[in-house]
Amino acid sequence: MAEAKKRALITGITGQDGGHLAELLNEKGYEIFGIIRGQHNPKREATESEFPYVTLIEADLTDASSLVRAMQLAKPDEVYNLGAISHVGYSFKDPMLTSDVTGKGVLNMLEAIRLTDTENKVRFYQASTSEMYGGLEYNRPKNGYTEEATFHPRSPYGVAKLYGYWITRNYRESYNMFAVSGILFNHEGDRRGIEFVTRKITNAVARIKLGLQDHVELGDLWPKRDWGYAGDYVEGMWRMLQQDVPKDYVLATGETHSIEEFLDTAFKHVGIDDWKPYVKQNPAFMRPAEVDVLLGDPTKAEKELGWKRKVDFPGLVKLMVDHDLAIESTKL
Ligand code: G4F
Repeated sequence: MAEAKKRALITGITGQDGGHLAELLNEKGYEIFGIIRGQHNPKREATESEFPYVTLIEADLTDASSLVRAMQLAKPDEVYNLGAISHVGYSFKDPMLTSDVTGKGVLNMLEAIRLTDTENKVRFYQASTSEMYGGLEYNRPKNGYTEEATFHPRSPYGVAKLYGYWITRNYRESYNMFAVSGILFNHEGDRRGIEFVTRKITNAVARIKLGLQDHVELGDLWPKRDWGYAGDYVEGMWRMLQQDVPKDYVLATGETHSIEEFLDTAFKHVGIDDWKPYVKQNPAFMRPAEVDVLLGDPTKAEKELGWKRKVDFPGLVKLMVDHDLAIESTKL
């Protein structure tokens, strides 16, 4: 008799990582369920047409009873909690909602699993983040943040994610659940939302090159990020849930670059050597507290999971600019 397909439930199916993960799990032969929120979710149609193999279930991370229902319908072997208010800048404007969704939503999902999974078999992945470290000089290890580094979140988003990290760890320690955190550094790509700085830049570079726009307005340009490709990172998430022992892992490239370097690489890729005439600074895009420098040390994931990022920084920028050139050139 053929082995039953593994079943996965993904929250945040309409987001960047949800899309990459659905593709990966589909290739691996999983039966996939995705949680979608709201009566008229504007992303539903696009999600249904791009991922016809995903069964969508209406539920909300702020509503624990809806998550119990989702667990009963999906009967998953693995749950990937990728859903969140994920924009750091926005979290300052709506800190309560961020705390409810990004923080307490994790507890709601864990409780839904605990209440329905009577055999304690379900494996849970929590999308934790490098934003929990805060990037300040005093707690920044020279070779990058490891799983043991000190946390110092700098936004309502970072604080909510830290709660998610600790409650996941607490459920692992209290109930012996297979519940782990991937502490992921920034990961980008062609599915990235335009509200994040990398995609905002690559989209603007494409439009400037094609004569559709004459400048882009940005906030601070000096912060540094450890930027990888999202497609590489979902492979790491999956590997974390295939281990014998549940542990937390950092996924990162081990390199850090400023926004200025990102601008330089992106503009040069379309043949513009000096980006400065095309960039204006606008305080509206600056944050009340900034995360200065993020650099991750992925040694543990490389050794124990056999994971390593494939796409490097220039490769990532090129991939994103080329994708935006292809889309924007259809608007000429
Ligand atoms: O692209 P960002 O908005 O990403 P940020 O804040 O680093 O957060 C991302 O990575 C985290 C992992 O470290 C995730 F947890 C989180 O969900 C998200 O995916 O901003 C990057 C940097 C910041 O320093 C920001 O202040 O770019 C700076 N920036 C400058 N101008 C801007 C802009 N950011 C945005 N979004 N828009 C600007 O115009």
